[in-house]
Amino acid sequence: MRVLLIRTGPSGDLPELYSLLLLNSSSAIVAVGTILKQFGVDVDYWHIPIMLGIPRTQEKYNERLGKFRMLIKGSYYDWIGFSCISCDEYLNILDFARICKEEKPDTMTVMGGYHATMVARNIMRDSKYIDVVVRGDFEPICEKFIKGIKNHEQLKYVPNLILRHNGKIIETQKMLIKYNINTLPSYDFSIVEKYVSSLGTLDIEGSRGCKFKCEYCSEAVVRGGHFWSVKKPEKLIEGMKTYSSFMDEHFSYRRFFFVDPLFGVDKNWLNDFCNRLIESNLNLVWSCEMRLDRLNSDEILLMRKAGCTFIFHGFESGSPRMLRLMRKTNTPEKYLKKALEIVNTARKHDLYIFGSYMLGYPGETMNSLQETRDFIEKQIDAGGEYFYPSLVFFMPYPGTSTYFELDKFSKRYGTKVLIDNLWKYSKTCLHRPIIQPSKELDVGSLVEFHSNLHQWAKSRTYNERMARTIGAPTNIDFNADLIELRKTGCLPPAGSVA
Ligand code: B12
Ligand code: SF4
Repeated sequence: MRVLLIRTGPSGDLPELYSLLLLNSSSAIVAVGTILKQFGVDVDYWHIPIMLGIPRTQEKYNERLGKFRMLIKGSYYDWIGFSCISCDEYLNILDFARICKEEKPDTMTVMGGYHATMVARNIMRDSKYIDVVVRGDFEPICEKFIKGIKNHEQLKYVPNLILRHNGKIIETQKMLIKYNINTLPSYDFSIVEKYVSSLGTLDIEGSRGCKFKCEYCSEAVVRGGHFWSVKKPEKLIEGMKTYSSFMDEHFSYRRFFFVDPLFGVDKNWLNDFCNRLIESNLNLVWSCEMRLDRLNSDEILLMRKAGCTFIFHGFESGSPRMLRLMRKTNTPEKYLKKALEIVNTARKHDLYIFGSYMLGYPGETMNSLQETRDFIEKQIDAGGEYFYPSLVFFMPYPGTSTYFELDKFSKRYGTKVLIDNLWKYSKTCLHRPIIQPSKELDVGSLVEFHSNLHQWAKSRTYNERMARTIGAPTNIDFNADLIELRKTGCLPPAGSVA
């Protein structure tokens, strides 16, 4: 059996996003490809932004689709799988899936990933170019899925699918399959090998799932907040040793990014992992996403000694009221105090912190935005050139609790959904506000606030050493690119919504 896996990249035409994508190895693709190979499937992978470039105009985008059509025409695969991690990728994927179907009508098209899982029914209803959506993790159903591809009648018995069958849309049994990630095969990075000169970092997993159920997070829905499985430190380090050899063949450094939704949540595990990694003398660097408010100074130091160079934390807001509303913490004052201390500690230990902030959550007002700005200023004072705030507009991901509670917010705060399910119509839905947070805060003011704060923070903190540490290209002028993109019409003008 021959399978083609495809990453189209987000369609948002945002250089920042593309640059991230160009530099990661896409753990979902590697995980899916690895398990398929284990069952004897011949796997090919097309990383579209690297293969066909990054289109900055509609014309270039169409050119890229034309090239893709020629490639598909000359290929043969039993099925083609698309990974759809976020809302912004969806419409792009449909363009590519349409071409696959036009050129190879009998080849099955399959979609999986976070966003695909959250909106699986909509996808099957709205798009005739996708034949199957896989909901949730692929490894536990892989063997049955392969059998089902060989004999379509069997697909009905594979759990967690939505598929077309004799002209009807069928949902197979939906279940949360619990398993131990230590039983999964180690990532087979040969799948991404042909793109490796463009990759700066290898994405790996220390754990999968999350026990928390944050209101706004897709993870809490995709794996139900009931699944969390962590790799044994010794097994993880053994894997990192093998991956290091792979890196040595291609790079002059060894750099990993842990894609765990919440890395090191178990403190004993974190200590054990770091100590073993130090002892192993592997001489590598790594980074991860975690909750810094749960760490103390000794743990930060230990992580740094073990090679950690930057940590990503979703601080989300500097307003105690908003933090409560988001259910990020019950003790916001304590949380914010800790958020300042830890940034300062990280600076002392030569560790970079990326702090993400969600602007425009339901109930947000100009006052709470100002609290966030004041807090970020304090964090920049504390973290200096080691702290970078990343500012995103709040997006009610379809399927999350917040998404279903928008009516409640509307009554309470005057929250208004400006465009429902924008991901169905827009290629840039994650990078502009799609709700008016409250009756006191209009979208124009929110966008202006975001833009000013972003410019200001970037001029204060972003620096070349930081860019090199996170593996971002230093030669991209994000602002100039954004202005160019707006001129071409790829991006909405600043301040607009539709
Ligand atoms: C690591 C990560 C990243 C990395 C790497 C992403 C990448 N391109 O690989 C970086 C930092 C680059 C990133 C960026 C972004 N991310 Co991100 N990211 C994650 C994170 C933490 C883990 C994803 C992961 O790799 N998991 C490990 C793999 C093995 O698991 P998996 O992806 O679920 O794959 C399994 C199944 O889904 C399935 N599967 C997946 N694909 C396919 C394909 C086929 C054919 C099949 C059969 C099965 C299948 O099988 C896999 C193995 O079991 C998640 C989750 C989280 N809780 O925070 C967010 C998450 C996916 N990201 C999210 C977002 C919003 C973004 C950004 C848009 C952020 C931003 N505002 O700029 C960007 C854009 C990324 C993009 N579109 O490419 C959201 C998506 C929400 C949504 N519903 O749209 C998530 C869910 C976080 C959240 N807050 O809820 N991200
Ligand atoms: S936001 Fe983080 S802690 Fe909360 S459910 Fe999602 S992954 Fe878990």
